[in-house]
Amino acid sequence: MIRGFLFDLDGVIVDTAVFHFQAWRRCAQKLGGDFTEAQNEELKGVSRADSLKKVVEWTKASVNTEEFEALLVEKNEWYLELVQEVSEADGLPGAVTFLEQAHAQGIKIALGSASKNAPMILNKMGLTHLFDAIIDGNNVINGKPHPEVFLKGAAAIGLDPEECLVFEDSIAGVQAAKTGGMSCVGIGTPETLEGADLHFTALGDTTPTELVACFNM
Ligand code: B16
Ligand code: MG
Repeated sequence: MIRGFLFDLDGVIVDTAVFHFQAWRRCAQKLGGDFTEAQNEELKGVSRADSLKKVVEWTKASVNTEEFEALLVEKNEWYLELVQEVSEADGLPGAVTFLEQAHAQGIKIALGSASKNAPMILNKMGLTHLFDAIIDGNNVINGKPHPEVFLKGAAAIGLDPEECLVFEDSIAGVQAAKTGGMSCVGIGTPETLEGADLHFTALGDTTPTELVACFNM
């Protein structure tokens, strides 16, 4: 019985995934390399430090601990510059309406984002009041694909994992949801999000009522 929704942020509610991509590319170029949009799929949902490890590996640069820490700070500064103007208008198609409908129907709602910037982005979008709990990169030790962020999200809204439906746009996040024992809707294609129970291009392509009926059949 689904009674709660656990939302990823970047790429599900708001299109900040594109800003992470731009900031990571700038980082790769600083290291004398670059990476493709296909490789970027591997960075989605992955923590800042784990993402940088991959970027360093792809560019084959040699980076000491001090430089690694400085790059983490710099990447975040570039990202913050890019998201400065984010507002409700940057919600992905149908996302804000979907959240409002779920909230109005009494479905428990938690955020399960890898991003340490998630609370700030939700504030900028004026959506914080729709969430019963917010679990983000500041509250977890293990990043996705580890299920910690979603297990903590479920616990924070007082539900068991099997009572929760996760919404994810990253393969790491889909794996986290399934490992955690939750149902999962992939926001993307079945090719990139293998393992999700259902796929939609955006939240606007379905409704909370339709999904609850579908999973509680
Ligand atoms: P930050 P999500 C994730 O957010 C992003 O998809 C990923 O690209 C980013 O590296 C990660 O957050 C950490 O973000 O640097 O802001 O802490 O998709 O889990 O909402
Ligand atoms: Mg995401």
